[in-house]
Amino acid sequence: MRYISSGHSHGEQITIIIEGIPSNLSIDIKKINEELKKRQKGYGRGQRMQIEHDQAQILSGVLFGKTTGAPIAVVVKNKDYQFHLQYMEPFAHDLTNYNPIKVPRPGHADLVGAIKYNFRDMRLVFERASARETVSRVVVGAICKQILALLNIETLSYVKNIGGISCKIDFDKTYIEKSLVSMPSKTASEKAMELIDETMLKRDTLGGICQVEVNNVPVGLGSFVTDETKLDAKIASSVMSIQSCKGVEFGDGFELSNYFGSQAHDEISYEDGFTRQSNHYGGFEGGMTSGMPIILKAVFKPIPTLMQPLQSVNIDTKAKTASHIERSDVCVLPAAAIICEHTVAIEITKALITQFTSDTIEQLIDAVFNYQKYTKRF
Ligand code: EPS
Repeated sequence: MRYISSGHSHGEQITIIIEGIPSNLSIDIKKINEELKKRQKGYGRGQRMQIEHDQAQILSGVLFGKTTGAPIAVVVKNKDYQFHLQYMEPFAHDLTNYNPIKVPRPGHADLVGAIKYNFRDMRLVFERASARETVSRVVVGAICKQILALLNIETLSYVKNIGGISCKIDFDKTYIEKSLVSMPSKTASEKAMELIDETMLKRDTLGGICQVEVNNVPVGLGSFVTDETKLDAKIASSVMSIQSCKGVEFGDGFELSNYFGSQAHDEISYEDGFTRQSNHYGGFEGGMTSGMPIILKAVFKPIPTLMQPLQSVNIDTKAKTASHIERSDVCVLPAAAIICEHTVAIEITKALITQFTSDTIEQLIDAVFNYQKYTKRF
């Protein structure tokens, strides 16, 4: 299974083509749109999210509500396009009022992208480097989640930390949906929103950490040698490719460096199949799923578009100058959590489809359930 997306941040639409989804899967378009809506929510997003109301439109690969096994084409229109038509239309020629962007933002793909592709306007980089692309990850992930649900595999995501504020007290997963910052703690949510307000006044931005959990994953997805077969490596690579992500860890991750071996490893026991007495490894042993919940954390840097510009250099005059100011989000962590969850769902689905017979959804379900019976008997 693979997908490709095309589209500019302020262009007409994001186009996605997904190949390799089994046939006969009933697609619930409402659920895809609910996930897209979750990606847009969150205290700390900028004005752009009040313009965009993302809706997926499936053009092909689905007939009578079910996948045919052929590539699925999906589009999500950018409502903001109407305000950028003059220069975002592919053959725009009336550029009288258009100002090319000459000053790169520190921390953004702007400068390196312009050097690499020989652009004299940073827009040619950021129109594609923009996190608008993550719409495609959520559309594909939302279809994958519909496959995972049929296999009783559940995914969950939340925000663990915003600008150093973490969920230390009143931890309650039922609060995630209520929290405007998707945190499982009322106290932390309120503090984080205060910090977002203060940060907005300072014209600055905030980063943080989000967590993804996946329950009821079969034992032995992936394999144990290379980057192409180890599933934890593939998930880490995919999550790292999300815009602004600067690090990924599984289970206790970097904390493991502080443990003795006797504290780090998850002891094995047997009750209706093999299990572990703890989950320091976050659901992976040797690159394969252990059958314990997958626990992944990802850290996101404060986004580089600041309303208070940092020092930069004009690429034409080479003069020292303040960086380009764009409309900006203060904090994208609630969106990042949803994007991470969908990215993980995509990688797990890819692993399942690769490992089991999957021309049809019925075959995949049978194969996975039979394999799970085998792993319990082992
Ligand atoms: C983004 C900057 C902002 C975000 C955008 C990603 O857009 P703009 O510069 O147009 O205000 O709102 O995110 C989305 C459009 C989205 O759908 O998530 C960036 O620089 O990456």
